[in-house]
Amino acid sequence: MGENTDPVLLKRFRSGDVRALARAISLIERRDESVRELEQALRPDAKTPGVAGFTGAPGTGKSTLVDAVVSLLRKKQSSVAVLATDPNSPFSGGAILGDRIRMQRHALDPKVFIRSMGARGHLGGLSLASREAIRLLGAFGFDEVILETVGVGQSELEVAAVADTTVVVLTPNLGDSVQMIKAGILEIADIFVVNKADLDGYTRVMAELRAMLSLAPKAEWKPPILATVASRQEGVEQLWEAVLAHRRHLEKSGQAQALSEQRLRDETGEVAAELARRRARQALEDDPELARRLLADRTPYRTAEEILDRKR
Ligand SMILES: Nc1nc2c(ncn2[C@@H]2O[C@H](COP(=O)(O)OP(=O)(O)O)[C@@H](O)[C@H]2O)c(=O)[nH]1
Ligand SMILES: [Mg+2]
Repeated sequence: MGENTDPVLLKRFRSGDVRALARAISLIERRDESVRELEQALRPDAKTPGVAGFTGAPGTGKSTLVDAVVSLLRKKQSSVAVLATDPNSPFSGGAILGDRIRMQRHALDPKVFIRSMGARGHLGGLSLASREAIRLLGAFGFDEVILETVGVGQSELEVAAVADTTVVVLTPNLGDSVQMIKAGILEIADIFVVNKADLDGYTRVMAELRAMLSLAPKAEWKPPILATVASRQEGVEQLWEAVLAHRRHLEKSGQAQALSEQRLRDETGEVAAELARRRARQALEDDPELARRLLADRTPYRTAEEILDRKR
């Protein structure tokens, strides 16, 4: 293990110590080199959890909805990990306060793991970090992983790049639908949820969505539009049924396999880029002559090749 790694981390991880899991995820957030060893040690027997991502504007009720889904999954005896991801925040090292309070009733349940994750300034960003985390969660034994975006901006796309099924959460509040088009969310949604269906106007939002989807090009999977009242746990079973239906669709159509292969390829490319970047930085630091030549000749391309060609 790398110098920052607790030498017994792997052992504790394997024995099911949840603190070891939390520590391992912190290492991922920091992109610590020791993650590689952890990954190699875990891979052979690691299972793949189902991954559902929840995205939507702040305040639409994602955390409340995720909390209700967690309760449902626990009734079904599934273990579940929730990763709240915020691409704009630095390392977070724990659940975000509000979400921790909201999901408190699961706090003592060992089959529920709730954790937030940031990855500001990291190459590959949050998608890379959360994929690695999902592998660890699978190896730890979790059946389901739920991603919730906390940030705004790129976070929707980050979630879609990682989740098997992307759930876009809207509310009857004015403005949601406009924002949705702007963010290009139509393309990434596998399921639409109009939450807060106890408020006026939800039928209008659903009709708007339906109209919009009817203009979309024909696809094998037609995203369903569901209504929920997350605060009263209404519509949550139907929502989870839709997630499972989408999962079956991915399996049957062969997309699940194709997607997982493509993502591993992409991920490898991203990790390779990061490792190469580190090597280049280190080489220029360690080799003043190389750095001098680079500055004199102004040949970053050739210098990079030279560095990568070097024996290590
Ligand atoms: N009226 C109503 N309020 C809800 C519903 N679901 C969540 N809320 C409230 O909406 C607010 C934001 O919820 P939260 O889950 O934190 O949203 P997030 O920012 O998307 O995670 C909270 O005050 C919730 O209690 C719902 O179905 N109906
Ligand atoms: Mg939230």
